[in-house]
Amino acid sequence: QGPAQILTDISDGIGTITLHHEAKRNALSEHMVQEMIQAFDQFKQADVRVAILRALPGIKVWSAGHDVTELPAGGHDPLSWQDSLRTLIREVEVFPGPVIALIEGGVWGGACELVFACDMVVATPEATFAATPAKLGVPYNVTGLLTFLNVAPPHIAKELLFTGRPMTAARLERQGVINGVVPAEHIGAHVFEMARTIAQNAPLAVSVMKEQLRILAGANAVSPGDFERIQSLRRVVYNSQDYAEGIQAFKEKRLPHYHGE
Ligand code: KGJ
Repeated sequence: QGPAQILTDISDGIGTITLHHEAKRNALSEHMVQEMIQAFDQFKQADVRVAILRALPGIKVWSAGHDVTELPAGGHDPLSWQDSLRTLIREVEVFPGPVIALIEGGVWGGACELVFACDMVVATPEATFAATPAKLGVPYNVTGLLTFLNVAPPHIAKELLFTGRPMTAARLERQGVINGVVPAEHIGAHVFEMARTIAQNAPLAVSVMKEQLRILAGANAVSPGDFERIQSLRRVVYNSQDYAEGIQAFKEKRLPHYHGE
């Protein structure tokens, strides 16, 4: 199993998960995701009312996103239902209490979606957020795109997804995508105060509102034909030479050469 890649803490009904695998820039490996799922289970048993998802204070990279070495080389859906990132995001969405993301440093790719899937997001002024599927040639999945569309105005979601460039916390706050920007020295206290306020409220009411909001946010009528069309379009992408090139270039630490086929 190897050493733990996260730290956990529970106090006053508030559970904290701290990403702690700095050597791999907190990439969301299968190993780390399994630990996070166990932590959420432990929080449920301990009647945790609010969870906080963070990395160590002062960190430069909050998370580098999906562990690219665990993405299939080609010919398989890289973001299928059982994928570790998808499983983790569902876990956050169905956790009975709110999950607050506390962000210092850069947030990349799948970690950007994970953070946007949290119920609230507070970041330091230096934090940045990048959605990178276009950099790697990954056909993002349907619920994953919906996470972006449910928190960001369409033009902002598209700029994030099409450019793959990091966007500042200040810009995302202006757009209402994240809840606040707080200097590093105050962010911990700020987020705990937010969590304490929620933890003092009626847990059933909060929890049921969260579940209702989750169901409403996913209430998009897509016909079976349209869903199959989306899947077939995505299949063209993950079967392409470009997808294989994107993954290979990452592993070889070089820029990819894309040809659109
Ligand atoms: N997956 C696996 N390993 C990673 C990842 C990752 N996402 N990111 C970094 N690592 C590993 C590197 O391979 C190095 O391993 C180590 O972490 C330190 O990285 O060579 P090793 O030591 O064995 P590095 O690059 O030396 O660190 P920094 O110079 O500090 O740069 C940090 C960065 C976050 C800027 C850089 O590591 C980076 O650009 N990482 C990839 C970020 C990214 O594109 N993430 C998106 C992955 N894609 C997705 O999540 C999805 C779902 N998608 O659709 O695209």
